[in-house]
Amino acid sequence: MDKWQGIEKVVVVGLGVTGLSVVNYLQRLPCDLSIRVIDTRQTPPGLESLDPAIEFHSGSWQMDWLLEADLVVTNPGIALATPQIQQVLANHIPVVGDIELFAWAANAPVVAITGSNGKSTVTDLTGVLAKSVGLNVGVGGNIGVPALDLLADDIDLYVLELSSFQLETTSSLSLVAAAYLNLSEDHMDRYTGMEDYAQAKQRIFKHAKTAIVNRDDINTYPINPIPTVTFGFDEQEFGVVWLEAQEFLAKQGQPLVAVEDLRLVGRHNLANSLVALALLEQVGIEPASVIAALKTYTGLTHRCQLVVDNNQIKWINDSKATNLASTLAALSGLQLTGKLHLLVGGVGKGADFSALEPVLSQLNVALYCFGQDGDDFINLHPSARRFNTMEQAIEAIVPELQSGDSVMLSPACASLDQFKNFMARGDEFARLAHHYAN
Ligand code: UMA
Ligand code: ADP
Repeated sequence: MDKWQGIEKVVVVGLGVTGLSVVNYLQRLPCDLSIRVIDTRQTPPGLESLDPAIEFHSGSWQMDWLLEADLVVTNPGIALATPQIQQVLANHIPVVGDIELFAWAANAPVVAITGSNGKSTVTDLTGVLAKSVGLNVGVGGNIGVPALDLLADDIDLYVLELSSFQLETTSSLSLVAAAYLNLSEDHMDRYTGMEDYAQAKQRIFKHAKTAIVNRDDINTYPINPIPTVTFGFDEQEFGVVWLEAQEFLAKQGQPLVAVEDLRLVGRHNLANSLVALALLEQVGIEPASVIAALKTYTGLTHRCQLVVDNNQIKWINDSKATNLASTLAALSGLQLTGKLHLLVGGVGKGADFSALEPVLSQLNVALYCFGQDGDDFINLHPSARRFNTMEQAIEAIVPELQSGDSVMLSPACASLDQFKNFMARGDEFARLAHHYAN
């Protein structure tokens, strides 16, 4: 509780699920706090669940509230660089995020995962595997369940997915192990450049005992060295090994499980599995003890998920591919028989998509571009056609489909121009797939 000494007035900036979890948590604390909430949106999500007794301001910044505060708690959607937040900091008022408040309170071991892609898969898988050996595990963070909602006395292990947005406002999170999966361009609408984005991600290592890093991506190594365990696609540490023409996940060259016995699809999911095993080892769970559970794990929805397979035509929902690297990963893991009808577009977040061009040129593909930044893809393949919506693109695909073809939504973009979130976009794709496939 000593972190709260001298703090009386707290302003929560940004509602949403994070803001609500912060307010609920602050109300549970034994100290007597004055709590105010600001959201620059007129009617922010979560408003209907906010205690009416809490002072609330919406539609703009309320600087006098902010400048009277002893502590400001921001939603991850609010960048620290926002001028109003900079003004708060210039007045020596501390600004933290929900993960920092979690760090002040958690009293069980915590492992955390960051990176540009694969975070949710690794977080979920780590949680599933830890539960399979009987632990009571709290799984949350950027994956959707706010970290503060996980706090409970009987938790054995917390597994947190942390975005760069959340790490910006986190300073004292002690981790038994921190995994940094990969770094590729994303969120260039929020950061001044890759350096700025990478710096936010490096913060995961600040109070970590061990770093789990990617041998194929130097950016994932801690800048200030701490003990490190690596993963990758060779025989070192957590890696792969070939024995009698069969590939295995392995530790120090010793096979753990045959790749063909896994139900996860794609090479990137081999890396994700290795990370989960490496994280669990740091909390005392031997890889061999979770292999049975790993073999049955099928992955999260909206990630390279086969939603319909009808008349030899596969419909694959990869709506969670919200940046270029995730779409490239999806394309590299595909086993195509016929033509791939690929749906791309949405909010491009200022990314450069030209790296798709050589990959697409090697595939039997037809490209369908939709949404706000669909034009960004139009020159990447001769087949590219422009549509306003995903539904209009699918209407154009259906008459062309032949046995053996695949239709994949792997849009390399955020969804917020036309959908509530990537889940809604994926659900709409699945609905259309069922509609047209039957
Ligand atoms: N916003 C305003 N004014 C405000 C407050 C927020 O305009 O005063 C805007 C932000 O610019 C942002 C959006 O509102 O675009 C975010 O607010 P929200 O209410 O949707 O946020 P939450 O519901 O609290 O969700 C957040 C995370 N969202 C973001 O970081 C944008 C969720 O991650 C996370 O699951 C949740 O907390 C629980 O931890 C989502 C996400 O897209 C899935 N994350 C990014 C990503 O994965 O790429 C980082
Ligand atoms: P995140 O939470 O970081 O967005 P997810 O596990 O939700 O990661 O996966 C997002 C997308 O990234 C999926 O579409 C998937 O195909 C792709 N992906 C998953 N793991 C990796 C990885 N290790 N490297 C590259 N791409 C990946």
